[in-house]
Amino acid sequence: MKLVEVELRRVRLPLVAPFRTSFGTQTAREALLVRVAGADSEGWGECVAMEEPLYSSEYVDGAQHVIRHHLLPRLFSAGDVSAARIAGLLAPVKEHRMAKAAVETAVLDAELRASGVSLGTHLGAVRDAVDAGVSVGITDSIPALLDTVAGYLDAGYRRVKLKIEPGWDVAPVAAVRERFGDVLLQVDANCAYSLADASRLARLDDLDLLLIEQPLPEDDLPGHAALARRVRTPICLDESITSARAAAFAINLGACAIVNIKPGRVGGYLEARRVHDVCVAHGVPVWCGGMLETGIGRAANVALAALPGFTLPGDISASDRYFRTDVTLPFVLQEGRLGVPTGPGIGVSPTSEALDELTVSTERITPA
Ligand code: NPG
Repeated sequence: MKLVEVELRRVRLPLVAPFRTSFGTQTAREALLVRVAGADSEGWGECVAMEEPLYSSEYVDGAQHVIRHHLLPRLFSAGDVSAARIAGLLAPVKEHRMAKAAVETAVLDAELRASGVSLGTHLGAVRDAVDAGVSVGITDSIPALLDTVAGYLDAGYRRVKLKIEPGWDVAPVAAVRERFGDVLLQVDANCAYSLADASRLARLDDLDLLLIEQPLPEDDLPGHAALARRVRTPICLDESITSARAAAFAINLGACAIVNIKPGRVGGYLEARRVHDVCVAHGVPVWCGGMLETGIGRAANVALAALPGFTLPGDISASDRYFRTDVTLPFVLQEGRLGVPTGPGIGVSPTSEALDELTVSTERITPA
């Protein structure tokens, strides 16, 4: 398609409850939605960068700047762009994978809408619904954590992930295991430990967890490999896996036995599928991570999570776990699962009422 106009729309969605991780507490999701328009098609993508560069170096103001000043000019001057060409066209710009992913997704959505093909079908989905997991932030007390988890299990979630950090790990996780029996349970440290904590992390081995996610800093693959030799619980990587090549490297090094795939973190859904393929080729299970997406990003994540290698439930929850009002019609749990959208492209669009209510700013960019 030839891009005629690109809209960068900032929306702000208050979270129904604060979400605390080892890198900070979120109370609202300020998301950047990208709408691309061609002569007779349009498509949407969501940039998952946070307001502050605390999860990774990207942040939403920076992403909007790089899209406007460095990514779009390259696409405008390329003439006819297809989603498959975008990574190559944008490769001269280093990193900024979340920004690139948002633009590529919007173009892919427009293309697929024009051809009447759903994203799930395009990527190779083999399921029409995916198991929903829920990520539970750090709470003020263990009783508060147990109440929170109980609410999610009552709602039907099929897997629970607990955020951990030094000082909030073995005791809360043990309390959840004891109270809720054989629930599928895993933990996520967001890089908060060092290899010196190996014996502490090994105490989680008795709690029968699916995995420990990203215990050490993202650049410490040798450390993760060493840790994997000292704990029985499988190590899963998130922040460290920035591409299919990075996944192959980490797997070959013995740094992980499971991979969390977040399309924004790896530069888009096409690279996410390559990460999936590399992991499947190595017999490594994958699951779809979440970044508090609105319905736009969620729709695409559900499609990705329907690929065959996604054998573990993802951080893909219903809209009401995050927001009172989503930008699209809400995703609703059905027996602990979310249906894969079947419409063309990502299969959902923002509603004009929600955009009116939630939009903070809109920037429209046309080729010079
Ligand atoms: O359900 O979308 C969700 C949240 C899942 O825990 C979750 N995401 O570290 O994986 C993470 C964490 C996160 C949230 C990371 C926001 C960055 C931003």
